[in-house]
Amino acid sequence: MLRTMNKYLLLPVLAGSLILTGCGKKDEAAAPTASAAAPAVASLEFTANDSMKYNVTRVEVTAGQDVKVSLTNMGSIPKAAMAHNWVLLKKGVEPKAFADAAVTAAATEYIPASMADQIIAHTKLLGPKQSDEISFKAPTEPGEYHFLCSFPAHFLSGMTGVLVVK
Ligand SMILES: [Cu+2]
Repeated sequence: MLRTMNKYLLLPVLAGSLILTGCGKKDEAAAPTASAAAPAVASLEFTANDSMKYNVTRVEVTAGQDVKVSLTNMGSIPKAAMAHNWVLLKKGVEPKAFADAAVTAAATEYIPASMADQIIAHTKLLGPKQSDEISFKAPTEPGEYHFLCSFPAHFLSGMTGVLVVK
């Protein structure tokens, strides 16, 4: 009986000290980062489907910002016939030129080696129900940057868009 009572008496004390410890730690950790002025991460979620369309074709980020891009292929057609990626090109690179070069780059999942230096970031090539997530720094130069799916014919079907750096 005494044991049981002790347990009940101890519980609120333990809970109280846990909460206090938690708060203390949080304050200590928050203080230095609050003044570091690191911009929040821009999280961009893209989906693609069997109609060869992205859900979003225009997105905005801040110059130099950390960007996280996720791409999910919602379709069901097998990968060999219908796969998607998300390729962000450097400023001034023509997406049509990239798409044309990509047609013969099946061995490298339609990322042509000859144009590797024209890419800022890209996801993997995704079959049905697959997804991928990438992180990169937004360009520091404001302007419009094209992105596209480089699977054959998808750019021509409208699988492209613009990332605006402000
Ligand atoms: Cu595609």
